[in-house]
Amino acid sequence: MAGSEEEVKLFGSVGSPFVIRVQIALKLKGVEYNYQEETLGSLSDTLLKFNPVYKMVPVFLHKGKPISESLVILEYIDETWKHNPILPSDPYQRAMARFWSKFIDDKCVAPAWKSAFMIDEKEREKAAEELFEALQFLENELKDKKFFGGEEFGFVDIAALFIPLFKEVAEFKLFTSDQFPKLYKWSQEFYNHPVVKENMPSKDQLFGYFKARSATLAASRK
Ligand SMILES: N[C@@H](CCC(=O)N[C@@H](CS)C(=O)NCC(=O)O)C(=O)O
Repeated sequence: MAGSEEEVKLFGSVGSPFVIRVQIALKLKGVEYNYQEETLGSLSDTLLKFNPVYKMVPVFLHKGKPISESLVILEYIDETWKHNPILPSDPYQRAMARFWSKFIDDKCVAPAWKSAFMIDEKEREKAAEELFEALQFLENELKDKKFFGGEEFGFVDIAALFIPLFKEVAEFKLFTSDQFPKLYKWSQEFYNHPVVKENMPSKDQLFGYFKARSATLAASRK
């Protein structure tokens, strides 16, 4: 209900991994929300009003107040709807979950995009090398755990959804079960999680998103 005190609304774009993060968190919590589709490259005035700083989706609106940045939104959701926690309760473990999620955004996301979509082969190889180095840290961090936090699916798993998504959609050859056996197994656990299954866009939608993004990236480099 527009304008309602309790209104929960998500501005997103189908296929965006950052938006899927928020959708998975909302599903885990069982929070109903309105969804507003945005067109990348031509965002609505409302979206720009809510996120004038970054001008990006996702934007999450709760009780009329906008929040942007997917990891910030995840924390807000976890603090607002406390059941089915996404972050661990122990302060040290919480700090570690934030650390690895930030690491994923800082060290994995850009090299993953570049190694999948850069046209220049040298640049692509350099990005792949950077990504390889970063994935090795995540491989080590997984140890023999089912999910990053242990038995329960949580914050870092949601943040790390780029990995299985790229592996699947961008036919990310770099990432084989031989190179990263733990991440490979984790990717399967990730996809098998019922909430993930329910919230993943179709392959066609994902391909559409990646195609549009790679065109935008290519145009921005001209
Ligand atoms: N750091 C942001 C990244 C969000 C982001 O990169 N969003 C892209 C789509 S995936 C976007 O909205 N781009 C604006 C546009 O293409 O018009 C987050 O975690 O939410």
